[in-house]
Amino acid sequence: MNNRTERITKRLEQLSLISDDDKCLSRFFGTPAHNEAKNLLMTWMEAAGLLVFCDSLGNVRGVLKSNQQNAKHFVIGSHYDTVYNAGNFDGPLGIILGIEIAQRLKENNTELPFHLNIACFSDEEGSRFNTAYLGSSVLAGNFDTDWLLRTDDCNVTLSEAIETYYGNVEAISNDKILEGDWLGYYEIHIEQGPVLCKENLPICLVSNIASQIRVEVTWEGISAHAGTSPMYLRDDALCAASEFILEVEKTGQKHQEKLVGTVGKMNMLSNTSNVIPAFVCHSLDIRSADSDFLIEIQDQLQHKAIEISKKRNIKLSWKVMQMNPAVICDSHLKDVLRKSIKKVGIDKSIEITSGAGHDAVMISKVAPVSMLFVRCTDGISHNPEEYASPEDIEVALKVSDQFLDELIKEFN
Ligand code: HGY
Ligand code: MN
Ligand code: MN
Repeated sequence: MNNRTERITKRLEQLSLISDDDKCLSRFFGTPAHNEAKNLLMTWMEAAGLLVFCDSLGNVRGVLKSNQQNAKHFVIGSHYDTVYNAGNFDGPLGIILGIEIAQRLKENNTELPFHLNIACFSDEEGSRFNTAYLGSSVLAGNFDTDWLLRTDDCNVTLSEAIETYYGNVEAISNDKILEGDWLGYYEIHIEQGPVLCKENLPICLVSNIASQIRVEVTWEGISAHAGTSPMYLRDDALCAASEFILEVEKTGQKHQEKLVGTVGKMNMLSNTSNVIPAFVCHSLDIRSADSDFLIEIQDQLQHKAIEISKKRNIKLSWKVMQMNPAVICDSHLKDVLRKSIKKVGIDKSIEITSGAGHDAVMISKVAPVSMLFVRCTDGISHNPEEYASPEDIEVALKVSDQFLDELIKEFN
């Protein structure tokens, strides 16, 4: 293992120890651990010789400036927030590799035809406020001020969380990179799926990123005594939600070649064993590479929910929290990346769809995007068993160095 790969693996380990939970890795946006991670990333970026700042939403940003007039921005990024009980690689791998790529160019005093930005996005998962791509929305100039009023499970608003550690919400709009000033975006990320293991490949290209719709579904019934309420007289919110959730599973199985559907988060009242549940609020996450088909499925599921709510006399609320259409990665950047893979001696390069969302989704609204996937053992992710080997990380670094060298040559 060369010393750069060693430094990468050490940093992955170091970052993975910064958690708000002593039993597992959990680093949501705007928490003490998130702020501690931000500070550590800033020191690594400064050590790499970048111009470093933290923007108003906690994105840690490092820049290697170009001396050319009117130089545009090329951004390499990923995220440093995590899901609950996370793995060490989802997000941090792309950030730490990005810093490494920039450090090499800085140490070689490479003349850059573009400003090279390394962006550590502060919130991609949306675990706390259910706002995926919050950090990258700032750079893309797509931050929606309506999100400021969103509250977390402890009723803290997003704007309060921002003001606690990062900055004032008025400054957010100043932190974007103007649409015309982007040259492109590159993200290295673990595949989080089984294809690279099956193909026995260390890395591959990403062709496109699936469309994703997130809905907050609420069922309101009447709380009553579990012992005295006859079954036929109940307005049980949890039974209504359960019937719907099984419908989600059935729909996903019926269209499983092109659809996935998940209910991953649920809050309920009164959550007491001898009280009939009066209130259930759960997430709905549906995805497909076909955006139009996904909208149809969303409508179908909403109608099913309305049907169930009427049949069971339960009040339903259906709130679409986020809808992101499928993203096609830029064909030219893909060609340069494919050439780079070949140049470092990997003959077979495939390209696959990403079922997972990434910051590239948000950045694709203002710039051409490219992604490199790195094999992760058994495709496991969003799980402490998540793992990418130093050997595969070293290949990803080599390909990425070559990719930047090709881009510098092209734009010089
Ligand atoms: O949910 C996702 O696809 C990603 O992990 N944010
Ligand atoms: Mn991720
Ligand atoms: Mn993730």
